[in-house]
Amino acid sequence: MKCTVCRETASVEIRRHNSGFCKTHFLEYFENQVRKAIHDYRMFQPDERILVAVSGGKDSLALWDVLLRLGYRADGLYIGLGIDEYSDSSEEEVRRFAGQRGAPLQVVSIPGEYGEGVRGIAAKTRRAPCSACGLGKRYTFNRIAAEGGYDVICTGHNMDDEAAALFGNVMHWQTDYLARQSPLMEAESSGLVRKAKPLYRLSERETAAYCVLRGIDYQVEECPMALGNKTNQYKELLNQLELQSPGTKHHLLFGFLERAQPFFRAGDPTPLRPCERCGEPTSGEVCSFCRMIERAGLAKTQGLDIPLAAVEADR
Ligand code: Q46
Ligand code: ZN
Ligand code: ZN
Repeated sequence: MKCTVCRETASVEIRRHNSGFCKTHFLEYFENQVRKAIHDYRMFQPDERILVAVSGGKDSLALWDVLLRLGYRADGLYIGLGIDEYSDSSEEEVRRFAGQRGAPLQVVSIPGEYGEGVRGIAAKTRRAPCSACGLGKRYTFNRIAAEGGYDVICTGHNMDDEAAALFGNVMHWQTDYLARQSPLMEAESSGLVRKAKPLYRLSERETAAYCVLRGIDYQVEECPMALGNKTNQYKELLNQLELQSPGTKHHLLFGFLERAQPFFRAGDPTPLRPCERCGEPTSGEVCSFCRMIERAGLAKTQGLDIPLAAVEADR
């Protein structure tokens, strides 16, 4: 196949757009898709401070790389989840990437802060590992971004992630999730920091190709706890459909965002207030993260003291 722009041999074929690109024009295409995402959703301005949530995988490192190349003030945040060797090697990739570019990186360790990794917390609270992990990550992203005075948190969610999440939300008619599913979530005065997904126009295959063509080393192994999780099952189903009809994922996601999402937006969201334990925004008295940590019989090893009486009462 020839490059759609210059007619040289194409390195990457993009079937849903019926096009292909050589290295130079693929990188240009990738940057343009990110620029368009930022522009269309007014995700952030050039002078704003961005905190990029980096896991060491292809998506988040591609995102951090492209934001730096586009000239944004983007710092990294790596959250150590304490998932055996997977976490160790992921952290290494992130540190190497940041070191090579001289980009500021913050590292927060869940086992370091709470004395237990997400696997242990999940077991102690009888939650699915990805649910405990997801809650821990969302909580930590917001806390670190708010403490550091960042304007926006960026995550590496790509089109495949968003289409699979949408598929799952529709399968179970999770209307509250559908109301919030968007490449941009605005900040709230209660302390919720704005969140953006600048890669939502690009597929997983394209972020991998970007890393290969840019010479970015990334964690190739998947998290050992991802095996058999629902999102991966939905991704497989959508991949089968995509193979037969290129563009399926694109149509599903963009059709929803452009034509259906506004119907799910409810009235005013539940008002948030500071958590009595940690001060992070919550709809109840104590936020779900503090409740999970308390249920696990743990406490933050630095900073705020969590009264043990409350731990007992909440069980
Ligand atoms: S890191 Fe955490 Fe993922 Fe591993 S435990 Fe699940 S949510 S799969 S993106
Ligand atoms: Zn070309
Ligand atoms: Zn809390």
